[in-house]
This record gives sequence, structure tokens and C-alpha cells, in this order.
Amino acid sequence: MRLVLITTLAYVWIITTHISAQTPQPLPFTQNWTNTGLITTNDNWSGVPGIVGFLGQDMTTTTGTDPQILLGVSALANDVDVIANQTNPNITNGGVAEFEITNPTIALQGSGTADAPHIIISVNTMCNSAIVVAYNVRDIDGTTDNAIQPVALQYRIGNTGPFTNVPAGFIADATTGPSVATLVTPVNVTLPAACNNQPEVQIRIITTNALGNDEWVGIDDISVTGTPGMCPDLSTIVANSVIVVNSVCNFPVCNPSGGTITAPVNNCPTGSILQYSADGGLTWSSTLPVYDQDGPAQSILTRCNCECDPLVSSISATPVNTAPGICPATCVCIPNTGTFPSGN
Ligand SMILES: [Ca+2]
Ligand SMILES: [Ca+2]
Ligand SMILES: [Ca+2]
Ligand SMILES: [Ca+2]
Repeated sequence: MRLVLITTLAYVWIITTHISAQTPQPLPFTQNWTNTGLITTNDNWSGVPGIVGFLGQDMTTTTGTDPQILLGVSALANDVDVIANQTNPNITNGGVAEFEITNPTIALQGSGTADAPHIIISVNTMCNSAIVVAYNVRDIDGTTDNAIQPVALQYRIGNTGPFTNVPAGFIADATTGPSVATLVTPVNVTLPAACNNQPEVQIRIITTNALGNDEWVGIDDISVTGTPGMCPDLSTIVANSVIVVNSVCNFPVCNPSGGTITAPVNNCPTGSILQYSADGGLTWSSTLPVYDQDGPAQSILTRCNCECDPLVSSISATPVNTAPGICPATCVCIPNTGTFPSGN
């Protein structure tokens, strides 16, 4: 029983550690690390919108692994990592570090612990297509180390499950040396259409523990942009009309009732919503109008409206008019009350 409890707690803790509250950021998204106040404490990314760094412990246990084939996440605890406020990229800790150098940046360095160090960027791509990820991969390591330092680009939809590698974003060796720290390799890739119009896309930039001593490789000038507005073709669409059952007034109740307005079968294409207007198209709402039992008569219009651009709509369907019941002449009553005036 105790073992089950401990196992469960450990599992919950690991899961919590991995999901780590990353709020997907709206587009356009940028981060150039100029604000060195975003990261102030080791292993704390809470000041950085949408980005978290990880060690990638045991994602591979051999050196020189191609990061393109590592599509899972670390199963080990305490994988979130950042060494804050560093001023000299000659440290050899490995992992993810923030360097407050002339052009500040965060950087990755593989090691025996940081088997596949990486950052994950979470963005919200709703109503955007052609998602472009761009960043500069910088050799900031001027030590005598000279590793073959591969850097891969990956993504996944949502925040669980395997990543997908993006071959166009791969850099076989992002560093040179020894004692050289000048190489800047720009990456500029349009993600597959699967990344369009999603509440969360996670983008991962990942290296691995290289053969020999690893160099610090900066991930700087990050930009994620999209093309806003994704409307289906509404030019030939006519929305289905509402279905009306009219009210009736039967003596002695003397109160028109039984009228209904029912929503039609929604024939609006994906990416658009069915809307109603009860004022001749002046105002529109996705809320079905309520039948006015005792009149006056209503005229209900329908249309399809683009979710990503409310200015784009189908033409209005032919209006459907209500004809509320009229109480018999013998029935002198007060509308909406069902009561007779005194004396009747
Ligand atoms: Ca920078
Ligand atoms: Ca800092
Ligand atoms: Ca170097
Ligand atoms: Ca190494």
C-alpha cells in the first residue's frame, strides 16, 4: 500500500514537473534575452513567457546521438534547468544557462547529466497559418573546446506525446573552434500545416551530449510568427433557416403560447459559426432568439460568420417570420397574463 502511494506520488510529481506551467503565447512571439531580469534564479523560468529549459536527462545515454531521433521527454525528476546570471561562457556545468554577456542569450551545453539539453517554446496559433519559427544559433564558447554540436528543431501539438522532427531546422554543427566564438547560424523554417490554428503548439530546440567536451551554443533572437486570418470560403454558402412553430391562443386560457424557434441543422463550414439576427441584420449573435408568444411578429435571419475574422460572413438567408397566435374576439384578455379583466 505504501509502495503504491509512493509510486503514485512520484508519478504525479514527475508529470507535474514535466508539464510545468507553460502558458501558450500569442503570435507574433519574440524573445532575444535582452532583459536579463527574466531569469534571476536557478531552475526558475516563471519570469519567461512561454519558454522553459530542460536537461533532457537520459533521453540518450551515449555521446554523439543525433538529436533529430530523440522525440520523447526525460522520465527523470528535476529536469527543468537553468543556470542563472552567468557572465562568462567558460563554465563547464552543462545544461541550460543564461549568459548576461554583451548580447545576452540563453545557451545549451551537453554533458553527462544534460544528455539532451533543450528549450520548449509554447505558442497559441489559433487563427494563424504558415507558422514561421526563426532563431539564431550562436557559438558563444571561446574555450579550446571544439565539439561537433548538432542542434535540431522539433514540434508537437499540445503539451504531451512525442515530438516531430523538422529536418529543415537541423544544424549538423553549430560551433567552431578551438578558441573561436563567432559562428552564428540562422534558422528560418515554416512549420507543417498541422501547426496552424492550434491552441497550443510546443516548439523544441535541442542538442545532445557531443563526443568530447561540449561547447555552449546560444539560442537567441527567437521569433514565431504566423499569417493571421483563416476563413473558409463563405461566398457561396447560404445558412440553413430557423424552424418556427407559431403560438396559438385558445379560449379560455386567453394567452398565446406554444410558439418556438428551433435552431436549424448547422451547415456552416469548419472555421465559421451560425449566427442569428432578429433586427434585420443590424446585430448578430450565436444565441438562438426566443419566440415572442404574443407578438409582435419577429423576422429571423441566419448567416455563417468566420471565427477568425468576424468581418467575413456568408450572405443572409431568406428571413423566417413568426406569426403569433391571435386570441378569439370573444376572449378579452390581458396579453401575457392569462387573466381576464375584471367584469369578464
Ligand atoms: Ca540576445
Ligand atoms: Ca539574469
Ligand atoms: Ca567555439
Ligand atoms: Ca560531451
